[in-house]
Amino acid sequence: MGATQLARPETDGKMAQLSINTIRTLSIDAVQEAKSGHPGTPMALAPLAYTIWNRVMRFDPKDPIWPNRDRFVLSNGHASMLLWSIIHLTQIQAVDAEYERLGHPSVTLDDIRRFRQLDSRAPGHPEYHWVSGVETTTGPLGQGVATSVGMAIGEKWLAAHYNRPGFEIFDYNIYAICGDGCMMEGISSEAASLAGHLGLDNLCWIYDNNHITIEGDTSIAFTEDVATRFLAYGWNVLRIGDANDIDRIERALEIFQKTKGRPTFIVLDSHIGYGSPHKQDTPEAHGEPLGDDEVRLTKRAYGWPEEAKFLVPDGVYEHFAAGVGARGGQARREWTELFAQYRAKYPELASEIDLIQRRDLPVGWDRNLPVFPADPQGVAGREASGKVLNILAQNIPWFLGGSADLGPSNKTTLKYDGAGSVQAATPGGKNLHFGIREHAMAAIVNGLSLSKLRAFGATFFIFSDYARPAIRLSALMELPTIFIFTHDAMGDGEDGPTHQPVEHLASLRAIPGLITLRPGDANEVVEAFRYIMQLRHEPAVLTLSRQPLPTLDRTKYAAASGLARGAYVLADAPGGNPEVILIATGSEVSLAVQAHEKLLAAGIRSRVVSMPSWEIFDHQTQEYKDGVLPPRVKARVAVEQASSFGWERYVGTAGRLNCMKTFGASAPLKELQTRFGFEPDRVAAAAKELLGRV
Ligand SMILES: Cc1ncc(C[n+]2csc(CCOP(=O)(O)OP(=O)(O)O)c2C)c(N)n1
Ligand SMILES: [Mg+2]
Repeated sequence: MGATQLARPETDGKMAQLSINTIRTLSIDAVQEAKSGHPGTPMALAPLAYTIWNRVMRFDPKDPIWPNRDRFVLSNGHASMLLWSIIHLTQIQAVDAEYERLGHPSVTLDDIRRFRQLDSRAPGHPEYHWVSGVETTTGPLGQGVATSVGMAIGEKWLAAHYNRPGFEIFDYNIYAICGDGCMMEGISSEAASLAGHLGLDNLCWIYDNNHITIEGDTSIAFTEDVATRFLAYGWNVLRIGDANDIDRIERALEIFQKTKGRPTFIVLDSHIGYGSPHKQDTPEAHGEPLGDDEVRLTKRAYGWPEEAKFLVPDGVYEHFAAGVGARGGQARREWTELFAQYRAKYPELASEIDLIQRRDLPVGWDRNLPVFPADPQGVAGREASGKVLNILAQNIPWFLGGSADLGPSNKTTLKYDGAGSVQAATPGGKNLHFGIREHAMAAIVNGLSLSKLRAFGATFFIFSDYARPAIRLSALMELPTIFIFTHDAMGDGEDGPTHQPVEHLASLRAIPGLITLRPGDANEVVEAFRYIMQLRHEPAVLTLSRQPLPTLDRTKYAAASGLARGAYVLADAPGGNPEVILIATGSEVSLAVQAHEKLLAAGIRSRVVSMPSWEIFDHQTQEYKDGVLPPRVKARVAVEQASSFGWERYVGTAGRLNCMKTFGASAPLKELQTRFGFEPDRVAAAAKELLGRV
């Protein structure tokens, strides 16, 4: 028995049981009221959630953004009532997107009564951007646990950088609960493998081994030995045979805290729908309300007043206040004192921590960014990006990232002296090696963003598909995660259509809130980073060319700083007043410029609009937009080596789409450009056709 338990008064056990049954019955009632939701897992895991929160976690409900708080991740997000009950019963306070405390509870009993209803702070699944106390959005199974690995890497990184002898400024732990679904999803294997490799001993996953998923018993599809799998990953594996045994749960968590050098995986045998006479251990308990009669029988089994609804018995709030409230409050006060001394001794480090917490950038963060001279041979987008990354990473101490084994190709490796690698023995490095694990990489980078670090993940653009679910979550969570995707079109010619993205831009542009950027030359790459780094609540996808792109002569053409408006007039007819507009992105910008010169030579008043980002352009004023794309000019050609899908919105029904309508092919780039129509003459011809001047 742990020291904490010995010190506990006898009444504690009674109050613990009462609190656990409060979580259970709130969950049951909320699902019943909503006529939808997942009661069974909160009923089974209430003792686990209770123990983690009220006996173990250092979390101050009064300050849910205290930097050194322990993190709790509900990866089986369908069990959201577990979290809403906890957030409510511990009275976690609300905080807004600007990190201001709002002075009222995050989730009220009314929110719980309105579980899953519009505007309730108790939605169907945990949503980070919406409810304080939620550390990450979950629901797509596996995302939560994978993100928790990023949080654990983040904590180790912060500790390595900012702790000093006698000043353990960062020493928090990450607890993640997951179910069979999370264990079946590939992303959890990717993430667990990396967590084992990195020896993340600040990370504890608790696996709800209930043998039930939606279709029935897991024996129909999932018979592997999960515990042995985690042993093979290098985790410490523990087992608790009874999910109601809170003392054993507490002991297992103490073992986790004492285990050094590897993460901990706890297999918890539980009964879904625990206490329900007819639904326990059935898949029906997973995702259906119990029904009025069964609710009554279940409450009877708990010794609960059968007719009471949304009941929080006397003493329960106080019990949580005396547990997590007191422990978390004291930990935070001690930390605040420690941090004041730290600030006196290490003012610069302390102010960095302040900046990190507010997602601000240090003074001089963009100093020494390169300016690329005009050069017809030019520079590859990925090369320019590599140069910029190496400067930014030195200017911004907490900017880090890596690739899914494509660093040398993505040019994302940070090569300056002392950059270092994130490894178990060197958790403070700046280069992350994700291995060939794109999906986990994206979730892990989200986890780093949730730790308030500025972080990027990289791979070939084609493999963004492997990361897409986590990219989507970065947008939903409003996190400034950075995704760097090189080989963004047919530039890797000979690799063929398996490696040539076509529909990827269109599909990412369809994600609300995600900013995509496809810069047209090296100086636009610089400006793209300048824009991205200042984002605080939006993720960005930067797509970059493999092959060199001419560096445009900015004395002849407009400045690359126009990128900050999403689209800008790069080249124009003398005196303006164009009759045709060529709109291009990325590698097709210089192509459009060549076509433009041909059109001018033929006496045609053409304009080139470089449009690196639809999303940024869409946010400009109507006046600006009309200035760039005057409504009266109907003759427009979009030029982009990607699916034409969506370009109609800028070229209109009368416009031409010089884009991709099929997959690419395996051949040298030059031949592909000819085959698929990405040549100056073809673009110029399209413009002439539109004007009837063939
Ligand atoms: C990626 C993903 N696929 C499918 C679903 C739909 N889904 C939600 S819960 C669930 C079953 C989960 O089973 P388990 O994790 O064992 O949860 P339990 O019922 O035991 O709580 C499924 C398939 C989902 N949320 N995410
Ligand atoms: Mg299950």
